[in-house]
Amino acid sequence: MKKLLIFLLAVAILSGPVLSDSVVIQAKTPVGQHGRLQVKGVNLVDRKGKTFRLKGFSTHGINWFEDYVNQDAFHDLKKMGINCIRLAMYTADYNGYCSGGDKAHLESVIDRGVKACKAEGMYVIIDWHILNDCNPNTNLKDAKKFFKKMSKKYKDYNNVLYEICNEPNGGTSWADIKKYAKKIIGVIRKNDKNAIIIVGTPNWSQRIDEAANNPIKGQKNIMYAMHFYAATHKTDLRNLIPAARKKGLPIFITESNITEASGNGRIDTKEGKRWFKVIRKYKLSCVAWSFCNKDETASLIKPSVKKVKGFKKSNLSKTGKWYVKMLRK
Ligand code: IDC
Repeated sequence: MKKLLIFLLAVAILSGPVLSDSVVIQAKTPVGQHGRLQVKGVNLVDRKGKTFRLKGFSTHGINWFEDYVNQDAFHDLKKMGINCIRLAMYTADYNGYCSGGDKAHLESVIDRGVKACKAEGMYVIIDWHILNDCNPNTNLKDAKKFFKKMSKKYKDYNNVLYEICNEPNGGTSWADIKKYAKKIIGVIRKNDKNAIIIVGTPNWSQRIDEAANNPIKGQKNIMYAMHFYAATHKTDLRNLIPAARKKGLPIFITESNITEASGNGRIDTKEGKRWFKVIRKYKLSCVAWSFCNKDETASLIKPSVKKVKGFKKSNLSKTGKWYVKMLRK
């Protein structure tokens, strides 16, 4: 008995520093340092109430590029200053969640991504990536089921954010989006009272002015998406930001690049710098599209780089390098 006690004491003493090391490592991660995020006024703030910027890379559609969803890769990005991963799941496109894709498999990729982010102490956005389905109400039933499942599964996670409709388009009105958003927010809030929920805005998540004129009332921790592609979108779009903030709208740039809106073509770093001036001025969170090596200029990895982990800065494309540099500051 005495021997056993001595043995246990020795184990406790020896494992002491190891335990505290891992606590220290965890505390140094973005989530370890900043904890659960909240919305205060127009700003995203950390657990201490201090304005906090998420600096993210979005996956391309996990329907195509699921191999990039792995902890090693996210760790590489974290070392480059990225603190947030957006998991983009197309709803209506090739292998889309609502267009013949394998739902259970897509959910397992999301689970892998969420758990990888949790292990790395990074934030993660679960993105219901509507695009060709234009109006989020088109697949309302699936959306409700999906968010019910997700919010139940991740209710005890402090690093998960929900983006409930990537880019409403095709003339979908703010009234329509709001109707959808209220339903989905209700579904999520049944399981998770606090997670940040980001709502897309009309015209490919550009018309934050319409949301600002008629925001969702009686809910906390709601933000509104604005997307830009700097070679296409310029001053007119940017000017909507201060105006919407004046009206009290919390804005989150959940998707962006310095290419044309097609995700390809010209790169405009000059215009990109103008966007970043505003991003820094208002301490906005910003996510870059997209973490893959597809042969288009928006891809953040060079097309010639075939690996899906073990990334170094030299593996980043021109846009990838630019974003890592700009997001750091
Ligand atoms: C683009 C991808 C491209 C893919 C296409 C599918 O970059 O490889 O073939 O989608 O429709 C968005 C969308 C995002 C687009 C991106 C670039 O949210 O899905 O990705 N973009 O066009 N909004 C503005 C630009």
